Amino acid sequence: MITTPIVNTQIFQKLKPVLTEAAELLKQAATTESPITIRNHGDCDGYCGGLAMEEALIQLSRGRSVNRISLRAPNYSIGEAASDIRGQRSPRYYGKKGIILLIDDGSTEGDVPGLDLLNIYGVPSIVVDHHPASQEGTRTVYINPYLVGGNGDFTAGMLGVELARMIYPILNVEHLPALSGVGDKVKGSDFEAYLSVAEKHGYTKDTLHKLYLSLDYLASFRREPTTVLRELLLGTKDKQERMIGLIFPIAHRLVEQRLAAVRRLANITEAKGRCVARLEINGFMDNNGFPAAGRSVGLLYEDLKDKEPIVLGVGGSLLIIRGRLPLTINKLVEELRLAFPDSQINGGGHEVAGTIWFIPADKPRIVGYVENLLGIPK
Ligand SMILES: [Mn+2]
Repeated sequence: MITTPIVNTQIFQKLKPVLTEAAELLKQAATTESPITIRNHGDCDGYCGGLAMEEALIQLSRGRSVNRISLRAPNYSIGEAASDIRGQRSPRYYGKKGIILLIDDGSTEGDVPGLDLLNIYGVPSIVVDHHPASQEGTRTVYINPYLVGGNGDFTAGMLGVELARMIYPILNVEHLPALSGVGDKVKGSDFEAYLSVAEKHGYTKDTLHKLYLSLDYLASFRREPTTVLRELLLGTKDKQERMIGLIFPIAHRLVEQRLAAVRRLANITEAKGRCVARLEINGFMDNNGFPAAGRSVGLLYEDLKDKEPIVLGVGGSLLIIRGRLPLTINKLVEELRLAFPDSQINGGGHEVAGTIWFIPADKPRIVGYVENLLGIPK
């Protein structure tokens, strides 16, 4: 059994009691072949934590316990919870009590109903997340750096990989915490420490970036590419290099093309002394495709970054925001709900990135409200 973490951070030390509690619950479930459902956010960070946990639990249960599904949107709704409860009630697990493990999700307002439904069914939930911690909702074990004075720079991938190693001595995962950090674009000394471990194992920042973009591309397909993704993250170096050689150039070209397109299509103005860019996202993509809408808006934001811009990606029923608003996105959601109580306003985010959903018919007034707030001329 591995007893020392990959990097012995303060966050790890402070979270050790809850990590240990989670490890014990999961070990118990895996060794008794009880159902364990892993739900990871379907992005790079979520997959790093989710695949490491899946690997450890597969090893421990000899493949008999684990079912992993990614979440497209980081939102554990009643629908997901109901589906997981049904999955765990299959005859194969007759009479056995299951566990749900959420990775890179489980802290938002949208997760509360799903978590509460699990509670009604007596299904324990373990939440491994690094989004601002929530006081609402029922979680059996809650692992979140915000609860011990940390923040989102300590990723779900870092937490998930360390937890996985407490469950089973899985190999070749030392680069995954750094990869998750590259994916989530985090900063800080913990990330730097994980980066140097990755480097020691032969993964430069450039390789990690190529892995990230390749993973991102694979994850953009509707059918979950589990087998190939596992190989990309956990496989031999030779296989990893060959896959990067195939996938990275394709993904990279699409990103370059998208960047050129958003530069051309964006409407860039100045409002209240700030650079504001507006991009109609329905115009250049459908529901699927690569890069995804949020990332496309992010590309434009990165491109204009020196100007400290606000970038708005306007879709049929959503508004993607990048950049520092005069108020937090969560506050903006509150304001919009007051102003338009029946428009089904949802969403949120962190300091410089967020998404707001609404009913399509109300797009003009919601977008108008936000533009007015920012002082964008009509
Ligand atoms: Mn994350």
